[in-house]
Amino acid sequence: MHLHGVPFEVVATDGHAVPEAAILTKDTISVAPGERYDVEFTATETGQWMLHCHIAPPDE
Ligand SMILES: [Cu+2]
Repeated sequence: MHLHGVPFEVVATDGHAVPEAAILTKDTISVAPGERYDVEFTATETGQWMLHCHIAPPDE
């Protein structure tokens, strides 16, 4: 998962809060099937924000 334009903090994984001292600022995280992440960021500009995946699906 990648958010363009502003970094975010991962504040919880799979519903469990990340301890304050362990919170990292990121712009990309790998999310495996079934995993959940809660992220927080401050939108510094108005407009649309691109949130997407950079991993291409496998060829079939
Ligand atoms: Cu991107």
